[in-house]
Amino acid sequence: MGVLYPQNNAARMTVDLGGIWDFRLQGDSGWQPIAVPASYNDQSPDPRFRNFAGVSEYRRRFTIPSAWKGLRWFLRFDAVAHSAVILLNGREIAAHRGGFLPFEVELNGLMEAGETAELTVRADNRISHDTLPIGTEGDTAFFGSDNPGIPSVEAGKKWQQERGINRPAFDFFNYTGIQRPVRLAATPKAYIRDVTLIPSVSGEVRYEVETSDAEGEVLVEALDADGNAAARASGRKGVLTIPQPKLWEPRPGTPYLYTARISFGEDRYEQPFGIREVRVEGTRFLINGRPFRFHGPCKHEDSPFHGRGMDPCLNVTDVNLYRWLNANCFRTSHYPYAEEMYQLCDREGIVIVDETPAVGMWADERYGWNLADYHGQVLRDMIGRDKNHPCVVMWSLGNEPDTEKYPEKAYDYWRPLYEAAHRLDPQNRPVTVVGCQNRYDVDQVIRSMDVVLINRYYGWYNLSGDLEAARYAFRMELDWWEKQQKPLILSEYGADTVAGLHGAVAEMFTEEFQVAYYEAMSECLDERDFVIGEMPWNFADFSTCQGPMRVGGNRKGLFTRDRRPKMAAHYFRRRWGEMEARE
Ligand code: GCB
Repeated sequence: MGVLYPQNNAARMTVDLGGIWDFRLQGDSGWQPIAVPASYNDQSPDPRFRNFAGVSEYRRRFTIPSAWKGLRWFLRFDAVAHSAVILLNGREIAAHRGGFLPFEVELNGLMEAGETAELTVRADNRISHDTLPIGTEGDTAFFGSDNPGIPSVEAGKKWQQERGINRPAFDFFNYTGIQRPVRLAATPKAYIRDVTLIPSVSGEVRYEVETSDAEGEVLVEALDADGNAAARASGRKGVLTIPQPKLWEPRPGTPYLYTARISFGEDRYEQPFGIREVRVEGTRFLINGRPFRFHGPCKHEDSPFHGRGMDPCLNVTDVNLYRWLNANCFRTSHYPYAEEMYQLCDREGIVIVDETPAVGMWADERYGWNLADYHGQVLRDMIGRDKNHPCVVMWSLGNEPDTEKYPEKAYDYWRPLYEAAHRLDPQNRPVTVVGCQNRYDVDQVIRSMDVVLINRYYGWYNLSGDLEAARYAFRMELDWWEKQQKPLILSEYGADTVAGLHGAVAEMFTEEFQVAYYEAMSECLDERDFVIGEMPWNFADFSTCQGPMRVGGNRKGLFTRDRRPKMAAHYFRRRWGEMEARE
């Protein structure tokens, strides 16, 4: 079951609770102002805001409008990282685990129309072997600078552990708090709970509507982009037949969107959808029957001040920069993004590989075996939320798990998730999990996916700086993959680059090296027909935890963190422009 995106229409209303809330870190007595939605971490020079591990408290008052008498009211949290407890007038009314997907809290029975109440949100940012993403609970730093066996270093690590240091097993800053919108919303008492649309290029759109009550008629109307009725049907389950359908194509100017307008009693819901089909055939990835080649950098939700906070201006800017780059896709590395970004990509024709927050599952042998149920639940919720977006063309079960140490055990972990994704997705999109640079000849998981996605750092973390050797080694690996007869995407590859650092000789960290590195990798990719995509790491520089390998964050961006292009951005703009001109 999905959690429908809140809407304002003739039947539904929302009140945005964004703005300045009261905030405190647990243990503090005084309250201070904090902006919502946004990560709290960069909103104060107090070092604890960056380093705090534990529960933080947000507080504000809100009123149910008197005019909402007789309606159903609820709070809708788009995401609170990494888990949340919700209190109304000091009394706990709900709890939610996981920081990247929405949840709702019903208020009827707890408040009256016209009543004002105090809302408290307790957000817990601690990460561990029981959370997604994973924290290492102090035993390994992300880029291990802790030499094992040295007594004083071991003692230092124990000292940290005892103090509950939050150590991510992933390479992005552990931004947290109320990072996406919070809304008060109202629907009629009998309401539309969920909508599922399964379009086909013939124009037949199968649909299913879930309602709160078994009684009452459901009407569905498909509207074209001008708002004219293109098809009608009735019943909770049925087919809309759209004559001469216009397809959603992943190209600028052509991502045609229809809207399914659903009526049930007093309630209305308008669900945008695109008519497109996705299929893997041999070593090709087909969108509407035509081979699609993925080219676009992976992203993060990351920017100055906001951290991982939802920022519509940033989203529009980023999508326009994707257009400028002649890019046609991104992967939501390494967690599901804010829904507004998918809406934008539906509209702009940018393709998304949608990823769960299962990242860091390489930390040690304890990794994730006990997480399977929760991981399955997150996968179900992500698919439930994103199933209708035409821009989503593939599911990623996670990023860079260790699949080589215990290859059979890893297969037994990932196989049921792979099958669940196929079962849960009404559109049955291809499924993958992103592979780490590892013993690809030993791993059993990556090769078993519909599309092989591999992250490779030949010439950077491996064979550092030697692009001749990098080419040689990468070609050897590609020879191996060619025999697997699956479509392959290079889903990460990159070089840290300090914007403005130049060298007549292209050495690591210079802008010249970043370009030379990408040229070398492009050369290898262009030789292979089974390679159906390239996703450089990363679109923009981004914040990470501190470490000896990170100078003010990860610098592998094609753009700086404030979105200024490095030379490599110009390189890809040319390369992908030529590629698109050929298609
Ligand atoms: C990876 C990870 C990504 C890192 C990147 C890097 O393999 O998937 O999260 O940021 O490498 O730059 O090290």
